[in-house]
Amino acid sequence: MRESLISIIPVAPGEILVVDDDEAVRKSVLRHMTNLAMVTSQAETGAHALEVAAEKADTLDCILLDLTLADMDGWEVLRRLRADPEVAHIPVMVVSESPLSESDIVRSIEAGAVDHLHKPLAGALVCAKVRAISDRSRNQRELRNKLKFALENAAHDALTGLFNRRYFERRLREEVAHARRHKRPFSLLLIDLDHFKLVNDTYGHEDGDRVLRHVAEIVQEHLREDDVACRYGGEELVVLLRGTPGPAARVVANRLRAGLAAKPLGLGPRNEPRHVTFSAGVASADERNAFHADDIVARADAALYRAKRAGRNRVEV
Ligand code: GH3
Ligand code: MG
Ligand code: MG
Ligand code: MG
Repeated sequence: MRESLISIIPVAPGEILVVDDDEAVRKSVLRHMTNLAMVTSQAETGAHALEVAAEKADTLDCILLDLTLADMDGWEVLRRLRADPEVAHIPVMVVSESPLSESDIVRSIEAGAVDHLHKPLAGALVCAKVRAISDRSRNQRELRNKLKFALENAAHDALTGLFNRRYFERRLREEVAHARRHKRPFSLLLIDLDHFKLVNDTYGHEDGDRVLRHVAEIVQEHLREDDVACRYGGEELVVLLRGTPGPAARVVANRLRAGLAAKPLGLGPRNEPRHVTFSAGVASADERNAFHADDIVARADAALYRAKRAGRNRVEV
């Protein structure tokens, strides 16, 4: 599913920017690019080139940069492009009036140009170079898009491996809609570790993280496949229980609590076995209660607060 979603992310067609103060040169490049089916933008000055590059940073595959411009040295334009993180990834090919000397080629490489051409421009050479550069650039653009997509759609919490808060928010709305449509009950457990600050203060943050992973594992062990466990915040977890009314959800929560009580975790330099406990609030959507996502979370939160007030290590509905 995810794979196919990635493959349909559209990648814009190739686009280049030709920067030259000579209109005839811009026009001839434009003609060549039409043959390559590439979109071409034009700029006559260095200042305009920098503007277009910034505006089209996500779509440009190559910039053809004349080294002799009216307002600004082409080298200066190149320097500014490379220095701006927003546009530094766009490949630049420098174009000189005559063949570059060896030292100027070195200079262009060191300045970050990917290639060079000289006038008069030979059509076949321009096309071959632009195509090679653009293909590479397009691959990188695809990778960047995939990475962005993957990050935006990440559903898991890195520390515990449980689902993350974003996934929970989405899933909660789906579950509420499902429960309403099928007139099926549905419950939510909000779990908060007891005196967790003390664990961090006594054993350090790393052991605190180990406790979080330990609790997450035990919660997973005791749930059914249909249930969805998420890390809601720092030391708070939330569990979605499909098809489960309030009383049964309370039983589940107490089963998790007993599971945790049965497995102390060795902490500190001497691996002292320590019992970790949590408090939990249960809220349900059923005939008696509204099927509304925010309302259910608020009710679970209120029940959790009562569990803390009543002395912790307990479940309240
Ligand atoms: P209470 O029983 O009232 O819930 O007390 P508590 O100490 O658990 O509650 P409090 O909200 O005061 O403290 C929560 C602590 O959880 C504070 C914070 O340092 C810790 N914490 C939050 N996220 C993480 C994490 O990712 N790793 C670790 N090690 N600690 C975390
Ligand atoms: Mg010129
Ligand atoms: Mg808390
Ligand atoms: Mg806590």
